[in-house]
Amino acid sequence: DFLINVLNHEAFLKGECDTGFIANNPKLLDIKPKSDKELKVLRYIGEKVVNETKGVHRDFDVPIVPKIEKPQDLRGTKQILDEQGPEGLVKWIKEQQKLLLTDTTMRDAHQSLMATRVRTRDMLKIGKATSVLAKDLFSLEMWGGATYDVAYRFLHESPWIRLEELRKRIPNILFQMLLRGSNGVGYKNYPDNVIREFIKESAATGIDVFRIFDSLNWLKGMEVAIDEVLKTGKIAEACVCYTGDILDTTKDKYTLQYYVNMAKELEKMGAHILAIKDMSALLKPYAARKLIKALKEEISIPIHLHTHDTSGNGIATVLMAAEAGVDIIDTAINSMSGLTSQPPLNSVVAALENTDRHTGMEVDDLEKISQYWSAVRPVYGQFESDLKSGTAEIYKYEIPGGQYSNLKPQVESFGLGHRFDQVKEMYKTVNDMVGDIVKVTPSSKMVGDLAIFMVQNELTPENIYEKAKDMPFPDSTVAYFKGMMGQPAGGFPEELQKLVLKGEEPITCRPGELLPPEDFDAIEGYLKENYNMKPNMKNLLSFALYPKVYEDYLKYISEYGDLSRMGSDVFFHGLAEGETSEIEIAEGKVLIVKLQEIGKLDNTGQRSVVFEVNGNRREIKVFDKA
Ligand code: 3PY
Ligand code: ZN
Repeated sequence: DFLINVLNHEAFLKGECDTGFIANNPKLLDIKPKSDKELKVLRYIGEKVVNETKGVHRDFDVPIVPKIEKPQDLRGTKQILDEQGPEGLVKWIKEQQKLLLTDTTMRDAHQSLMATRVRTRDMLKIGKATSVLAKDLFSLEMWGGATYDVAYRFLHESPWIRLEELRKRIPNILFQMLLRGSNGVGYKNYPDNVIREFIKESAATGIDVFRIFDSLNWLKGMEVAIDEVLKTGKIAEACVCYTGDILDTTKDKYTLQYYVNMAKELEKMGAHILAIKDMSALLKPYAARKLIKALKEEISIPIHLHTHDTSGNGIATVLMAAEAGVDIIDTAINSMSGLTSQPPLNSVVAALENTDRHTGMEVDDLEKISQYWSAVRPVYGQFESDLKSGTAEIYKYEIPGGQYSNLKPQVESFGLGHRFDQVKEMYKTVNDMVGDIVKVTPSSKMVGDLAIFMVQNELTPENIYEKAKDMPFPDSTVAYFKGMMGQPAGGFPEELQKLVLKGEEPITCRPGELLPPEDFDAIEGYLKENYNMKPNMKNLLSFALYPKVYEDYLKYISEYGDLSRMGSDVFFHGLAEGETSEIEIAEGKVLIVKLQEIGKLDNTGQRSVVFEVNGNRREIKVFDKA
């Protein structure tokens, strides 16, 4: 700091003193950040501005957290489950005349709208307000699906901490997660002991409702997960994934009877709640009415409808289902709803006011939450798709919400951006080729991967048998035909299966029966040795589920520190030259950081980035990767 004073001295600036000493000792100007934590933050911002944002200015409104008074006795569905167990909760659901609502804002909404990028910090800020203003929700879907790996992979934060911290702030509303059956929160089959340990740990950390599905509607693929959830005393919500159109009587695969039969099987397996998982928004309003009506006559457990608004028909589907007696509906806070996300929560609440299914929630309260998210959303603008309006083409392509907004960037990454329409057509063609299957993670990814592969290699359903004889197919296609995603209704098309497997034998049992149990002791030893940590079960599970992603995360935080307290504006956009921001680096410890200047490229390929941190000049060097 002494040096700064010298450099800023009037005599020095006017060149009236002898600066030879400084000129001859350039090291004096190499001002190192004070602490390791500070250095890591500056390195992160330096990297961001040199190699990504180039110091371009972006202005964001500060999201306003509504001021609320916490009532003395804040009770909700969580207390019903904790005090009366799953049976008590199910009984309570059945006694309700009101339509119960789940808010998916913290899971499916951002998974479908903005590639799952919403950070824990932005959720925690609105946590307490949500617990009060939305206290009458049935549940908050806030975990599972893609949130687990994206947290580590792109946000460099722990999904477990998200769960723990949200639980602290929201003690009264049930927490719900999406579990991909034997694929857990991943894209492949895991050994049974991984699925069981994962469920135990999630339940102990705060998950109350496990929504379990199998990507081919294969009951066996859900057995282990349902069994383990039942043991934990939490809620097993088992899914039928909806595809096709039950109103179309020319189709005979996914009929009303197909869904009714599956629902009855799930009830027999012990599911507390049946979920209809309409991941691709294919359940048209009148089909919803027909389906719910039939199910209500055939099963006695409550029914929870999950749909998306991709076509713009979402609210109509929700209201028809409500008329037919559905118990619970998934929606998202208005400013995070619509299009590939869920239908709008606030609007559904308003629509049902003064009817016999009114929700008991207050639109004015929900609007406050909506305003918060509407200010958060622009920070994530770069992850949004360019879909501007509802589209009826979804009925033809049957692409799930999350995949629909992700497919274009994926196709572009293969250099096929100009052939996107062709890929969508091929998605439909591939679905027919592989036997008209249920498409949801990971089976939907398989169809997408194969569609891209076909377009890339100029393959057609006719020429593929000749042209692809010696071609290795994408991993997901091989896994599917080997039976590693389970068994599709109606079986595999044999000729195509032979072409893909090239002599390998497919399996017909549950993949988990063949996979050796995960060796958690070995993982413990490995993490201890390589990362100097005392791993707990959460760490072991993260490694078991995603070894590479988890290791990359550990390396990343050792280089850049824990960035979870950094505001999302800085996390995603860095700083502009001349901009100042308060950056929290530990509980209560705030740095005031100003980006002074991004220097010129030097002859080592680096740029110096100059900051002012709490009034002191700091300088770091960053390699320019351009
Ligand atoms: C997921 O598996 O993440 C999904 O959201 C499927 O719809
Ligand atoms: Zn969904």
